[in-house]
Amino acid sequence: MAQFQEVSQKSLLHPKPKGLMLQYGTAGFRTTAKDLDHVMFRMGLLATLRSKKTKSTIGVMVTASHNPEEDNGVKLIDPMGEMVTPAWEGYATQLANAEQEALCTVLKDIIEKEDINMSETASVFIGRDTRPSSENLSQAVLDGISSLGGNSKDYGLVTTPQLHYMVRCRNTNGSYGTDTLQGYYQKISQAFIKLIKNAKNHTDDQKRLLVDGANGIGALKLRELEIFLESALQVLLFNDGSNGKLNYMCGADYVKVQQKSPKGMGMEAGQRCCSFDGDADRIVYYYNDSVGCFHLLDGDKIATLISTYLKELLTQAGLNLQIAVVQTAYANGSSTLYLEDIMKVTVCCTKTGVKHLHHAAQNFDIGVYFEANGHGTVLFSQKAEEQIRQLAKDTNASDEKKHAAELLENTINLINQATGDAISDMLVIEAVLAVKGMTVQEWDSIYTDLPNRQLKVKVADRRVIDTKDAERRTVTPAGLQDAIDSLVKKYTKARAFVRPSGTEDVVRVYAEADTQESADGLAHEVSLAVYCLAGGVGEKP
Ligand code: NG1
Ligand code: ZN
Repeated sequence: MAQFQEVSQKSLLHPKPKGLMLQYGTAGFRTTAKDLDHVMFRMGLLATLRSKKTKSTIGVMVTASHNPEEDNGVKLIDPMGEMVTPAWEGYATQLANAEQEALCTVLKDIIEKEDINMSETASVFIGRDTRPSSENLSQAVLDGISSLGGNSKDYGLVTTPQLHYMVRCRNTNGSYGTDTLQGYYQKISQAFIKLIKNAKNHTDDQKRLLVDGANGIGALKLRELEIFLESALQVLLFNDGSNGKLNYMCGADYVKVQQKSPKGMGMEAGQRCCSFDGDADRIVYYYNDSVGCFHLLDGDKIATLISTYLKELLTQAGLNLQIAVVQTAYANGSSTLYLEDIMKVTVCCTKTGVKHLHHAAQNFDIGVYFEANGHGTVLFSQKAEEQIRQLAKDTNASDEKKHAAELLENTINLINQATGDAISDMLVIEAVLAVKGMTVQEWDSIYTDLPNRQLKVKVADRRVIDTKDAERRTVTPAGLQDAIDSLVKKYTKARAFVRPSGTEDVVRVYAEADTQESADGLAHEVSLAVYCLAGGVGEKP
């Protein structure tokens, strides 16, 4: 194994804590930053192999998204900007858990299994978030890449979706865009400015948006984008990282889970606000009404707004393209009812985790996918894109049809189809509201959310919970589903499910019902059932 000599040597500089076992989960590896140096080095190795295998550029993003600042994480990005394919998640886990002596054997096994030609060149793009640990960790990734002779391009501080975008641009030879930050800002800002020209009565008041940057990378990048926006949007940025701590009492996850506004946001009644998460791939909107009551517009409301807008434009354009919305079990029951019964849109439900939603959305001409927590985007099939772009330049088409096609075309250009992107999603939402002449209150009133509650339960081993039916029902432990079923029956319009988290060592509990009190009561009772039947540890819920 002479070819791995450098790998062996360099690996000694990134030692694996003996016995430490980690798993490539819903969003890659994620744990306390001090345990990740060896994982980063090895993900540099794996990305290099993946690049040789696919003969394409691969991405490696160093981030732990909405986790506390002390954590970190890493994920691999496949050639079209999507999450790495499942078989390679398995290799990632094997590689991360190999003890030093076994590392080269594991590498060799992967190379043999995948029949990788090691004389191929390799190209890896890397990026990182603003965590204090991210810089050193990304250096470890670069070490891994170079020890296998791969080429790398370090984008430094970027949002997760920006790195996904760069990878996609590179592997589509520029047809998707230019693989630079400037290219990204130019593409989306130009599309936004063109869309906003169609706004009805667009006053300065309506252009104003309060943004909570979660004290993270999204804040930095939004500042950079602002220059390109030519005052088409007036951003008031809070939690920009200048003094607060990353994700601490702010950010999209905090707002969604706590159902309250973030710290440090100077909100006035009725003002339209949004929060990014720590790596700017999620966004939620909200406002306080005149009596100080907080209203959240989450991923479900975003999916509803965007799919309604796209459907209306398709009708105006006379294009017969199938549009679908992909959700997870966390989608509010009211959103699903509204989409299916009123909007007559196809809705499908997948397991939690963007890769599942992304995959399902690819089955439609236009697939809108959002997790309730605000992570999502829209995918346009090649057929849909071609028909829309064709109609937009068709001189024989009626003005109405052509206009609708132009709006659709600019919307396609504005959307980051590689992955959910808080900045791009924010501009899409702002454009849709402006074009439809809609206030945030009007958007909110499209349907009323069922009150809901999310809780976490600590158990000895969360793998004892196995689920089916897109995580809406449990298979094991015995008796748990029956217990949940009988608890749900006690409440009106109720629904509840539990699943093991893929990013934290907990079991997540979700409940919704006709009142907040009932949703809270049901979530609590289900938590108790999990505690008793699935080996709860620590304090009883
Ligand atoms: P887990 O920890 O598996 O529930 C969370 C989110 C996911 C997804 C991932 C990755 C919830 C309930 N779960 O996963 O939707 O975004 O993190 O960030 O919001
Ligand atoms: Zn994130």
